[in-house]
Amino acid sequence: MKSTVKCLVIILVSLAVPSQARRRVNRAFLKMFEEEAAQADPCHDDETDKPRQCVPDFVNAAYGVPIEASSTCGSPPARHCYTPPNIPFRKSKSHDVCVICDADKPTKQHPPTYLTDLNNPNNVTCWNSELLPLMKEGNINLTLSLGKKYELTYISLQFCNQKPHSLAIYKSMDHGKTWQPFQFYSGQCRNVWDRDHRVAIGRANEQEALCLDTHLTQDGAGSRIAFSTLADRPSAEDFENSPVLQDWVTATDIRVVFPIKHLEGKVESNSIVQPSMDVSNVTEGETDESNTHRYISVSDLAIGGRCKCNGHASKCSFDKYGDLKCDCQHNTDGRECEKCKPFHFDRPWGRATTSAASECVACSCNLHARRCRFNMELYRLSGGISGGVCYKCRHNTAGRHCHYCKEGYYRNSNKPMTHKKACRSCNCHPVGASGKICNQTNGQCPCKDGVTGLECNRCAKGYQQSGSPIAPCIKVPRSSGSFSSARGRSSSSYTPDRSRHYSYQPQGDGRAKCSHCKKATRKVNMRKYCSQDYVLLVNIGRQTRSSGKWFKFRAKLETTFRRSDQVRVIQQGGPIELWVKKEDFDCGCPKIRPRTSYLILGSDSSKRRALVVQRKSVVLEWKEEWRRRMKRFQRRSRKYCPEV
Ligand SMILES: [Ca+2]
Repeated sequence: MKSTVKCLVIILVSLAVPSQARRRVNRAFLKMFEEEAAQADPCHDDETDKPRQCVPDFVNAAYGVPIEASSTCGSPPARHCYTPPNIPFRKSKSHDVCVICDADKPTKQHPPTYLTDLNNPNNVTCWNSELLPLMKEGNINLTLSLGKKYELTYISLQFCNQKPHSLAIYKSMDHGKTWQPFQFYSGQCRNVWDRDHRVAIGRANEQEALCLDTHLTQDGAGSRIAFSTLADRPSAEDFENSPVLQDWVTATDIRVVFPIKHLEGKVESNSIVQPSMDVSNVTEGETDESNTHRYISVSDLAIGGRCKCNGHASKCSFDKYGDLKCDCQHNTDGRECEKCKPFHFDRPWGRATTSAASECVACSCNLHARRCRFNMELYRLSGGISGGVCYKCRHNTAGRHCHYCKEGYYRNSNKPMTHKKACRSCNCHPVGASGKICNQTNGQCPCKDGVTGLECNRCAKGYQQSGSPIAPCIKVPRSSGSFSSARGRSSSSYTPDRSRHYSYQPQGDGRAKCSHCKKATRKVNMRKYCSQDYVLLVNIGRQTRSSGKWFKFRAKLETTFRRSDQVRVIQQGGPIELWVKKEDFDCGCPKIRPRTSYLILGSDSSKRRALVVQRKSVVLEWKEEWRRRMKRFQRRSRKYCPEV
């Protein structure tokens, strides 16, 4: 309330200063504010580096706002008389001042804009209603829309002639859809408004409108009626913690109602309102001299308050649609910062107080979700710390905070949880694994008996491939002199016929043994093309037999791009084989699958009928769209790398 008083003082002081000087003062004043704004954000405490409560400036929210008046004089022109204010009670008409109200003449009109223009005491401008016949029923209304919710401290009306005997102030919180009483004035509350005079306001009825007669009894108030929204309401002292009063002072629209029948009157009796003529005989546009005083005239309607932002904004401004809106801070959103902005639902929205800013907090979703919601139960369980639940976790994550990998994926220990590749696919072998879901932490797939490897893609030590999809690895018979167990190898790969997904991945202890593998070449260029003895397209058939250090596959020459001596021998006919060193095959360098065609860039070996894959050989699974490029290489090779 202290700030209200200060603001009123500022308004009064500014009114007393001539306009030229006032503009100077205003500029200096604004500059001061600008500097202050540049220094500190009112919504943030730089010392503690924490958000803090902030509110927009206290203003006259009615200033310059258009008002709708249900009655305005001047059409047709009429003579209006009033008693100058230094004579408190009208005694003789000889002292009266009379003017003509004419809506068509700018110097003689009294439009509703005069209610909210600059209230300059040296140039008072008044809105006047039409002259009101004595017996006329109904009300004169003044309606003003603030455009958004404000929290109001006072509403004041400055009259140019006598104050009316009765009036009411209503407010709307929904832009004029519904109205509720804010304050009544009358010398006869019961007769006029059907309300008790000066009801006691307790904590149980703090939103009840009062009916007062102070405007008639208090001479000191002059020609002004001022309604203080919080006066006589017990929770006003603790306004910050009183949602009831916060609601009570909130309004989007204000309406002032003057009942024509009760324009005049005395506290004790109604005697002043005595019909002195037969109103029915007065024709339209014609007024009797005794009626020239019967009109309402107001020079200023002021509404003191702040743009309502619930403590989360220090100013309001117009948005791109031309609507007034709070400039919300503290991760809040809405015209009144009445909600948390999207993705900031980790704790419930709250109005900021002097002790707590109640800022909205972003949900913690490890960068895997764009949306979240608030869950009160989880919030309570966390002890009032976190209640956000992430929606639609991406990148194969799951959980309230997208903090673990979803089924079928496991945690990639090389990447932080916030990384897009934090979760890897289990990739469980369709034959070797008994399910698709691996251990979410270490990625171990559930392997069938005798199968090993993270993805269950190898036979365990002492087991060999069976060819059966049900039991892909079976115990090696003791009598068998099989290559794997006999030579003490830890495992052998299997390539079940049914599986088209088979791909060998070195696992566990295999990784160290595969350090010799170079990164697989994916591109073939002219230099590589020339550097090898032959370039062939070879179709691989079934695995024949394995002996010593070799894996052997049947092979068929499909296309010869670059011919070598050995290739010339091969082309003379007869079956050929492709040989891959076991240690390379085990490591997947190269990956070889039966019934697949490969582009092989290699060098001649001493074996006549076998293409031997060496470490520097290039083996690429064939793609038909490469054929044109290979033909081009073949043409150019005659110039760049003559055949050997
Ligand atoms: Ca005025």
